[in-house]
Amino acid sequence: MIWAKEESLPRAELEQLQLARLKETVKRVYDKVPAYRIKMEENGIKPEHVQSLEDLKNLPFTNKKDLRDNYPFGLFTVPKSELVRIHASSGTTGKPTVVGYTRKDLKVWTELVTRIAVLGGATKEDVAQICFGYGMFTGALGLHYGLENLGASVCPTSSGNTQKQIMYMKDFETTLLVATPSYALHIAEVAKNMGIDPATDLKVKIGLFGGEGMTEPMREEMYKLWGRNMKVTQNYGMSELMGPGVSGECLELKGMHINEDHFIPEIIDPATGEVLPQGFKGELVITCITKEALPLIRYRTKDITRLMYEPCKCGRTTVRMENLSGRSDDMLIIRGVNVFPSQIEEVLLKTSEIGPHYEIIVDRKNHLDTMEIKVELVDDTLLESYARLEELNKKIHGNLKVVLGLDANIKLVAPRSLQRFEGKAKRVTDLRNLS
Ligand code: DLL
Repeated sequence: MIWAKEESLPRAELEQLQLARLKETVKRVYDKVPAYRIKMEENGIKPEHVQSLEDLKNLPFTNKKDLRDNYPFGLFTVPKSELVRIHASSGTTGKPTVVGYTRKDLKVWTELVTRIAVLGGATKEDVAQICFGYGMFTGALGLHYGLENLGASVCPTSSGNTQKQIMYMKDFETTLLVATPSYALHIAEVAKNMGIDPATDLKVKIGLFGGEGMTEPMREEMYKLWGRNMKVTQNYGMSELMGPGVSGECLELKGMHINEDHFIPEIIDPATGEVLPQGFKGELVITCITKEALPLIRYRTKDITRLMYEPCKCGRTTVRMENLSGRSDDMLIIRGVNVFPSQIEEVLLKTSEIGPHYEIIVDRKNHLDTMEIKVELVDDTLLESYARLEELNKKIHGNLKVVLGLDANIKLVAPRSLQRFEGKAKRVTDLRNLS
């Protein structure tokens, strides 16, 4: 099923719609937000200069700093009295970025999340358990409203209290799980410890995962834990843009369909800001073309991906974004080599003797960058054989060297000894800037 006809418009028709909405949005921010007007004037741009989608590239970028500089409501195009919801993304440093929604924005958000749920195989028959933390994070309420709109029975269990989550899952016969991939792994592990096999003793058949990346080996791990016939998809979004609802995978699992009638994507070279030709990998930049309260123009997401315009077998015509390689600000530079944590995860998870939990610790010793990777064994028995541990250590070291071109110090640790996460995982600690 395709939820909205806009998901399968012929491209010419879609682009016509995008252009009309883009023009309206640019005029709106120019007229209503001094910070936008000043930036556009500095670049010699007026709303009437936007006459085609090609002209988008002449508009100035917006980035997180603009939101912070105008904290909390300075980039909003409506008075506070028009807002019906406020969320914030909690950055680790500095002020959070604040986002707001008018009543119309909430309606659109709900519809777009319903599209994402349908992409992942959800129907009104589902009992959906939302295991994202409720609060200022957009994930929980976003999925909540979208799934309710579809007609599913939504259980707002939030994150944490994992044993109780599993009790509800069993008693309510939950069929659909919303969580970060890390938390979904943790839930399955706790269930096993309770003597419940998620694949056979629970009824969860759909996993709508998001809020952080899920590599292909991690998806494979989900099938192993939750059962081969689980529909495992991921979806992408960002508070500043709306929250979840920007894009999601269909069951073909060939990238995430962007809701292009509401968001125009571009891929740029993060270093120069140049728009890259179709098919190139770079930083995703998104322009919101239907938001009322906070329509961001050319927002630099820092997320690294590629856009795929080839038709998808599912029948939707919207462009797909490849599963993210990571964020440009997550990229580690180790002895001059660019390393994304997702590359490390891909290698680790292909090794059957170790589980999906790992920690990367980067440091500098004697002016040289070092990288230690702690990985958990799946099975205690290996701990009894020094020779087998050595052999495994060498294997992982060698595989990482092939992919990264770097020597990493591998530390094999006992099963269940690394930290678990109920929301987004934090797997990298970079100690270099602390000393
Ligand atoms: O994570 C919105 C969301 C919630 C999307 C739930 C999907 C499901 P923020 O907290 O603002 O918003 O974090 C946004 O999370 O820039 C990405 O770096 C990362 N991210 C979100 N979804 C994915 C994904 C929500 N599927 C930041 N794959 C984004 C990889 C993701 N990274």
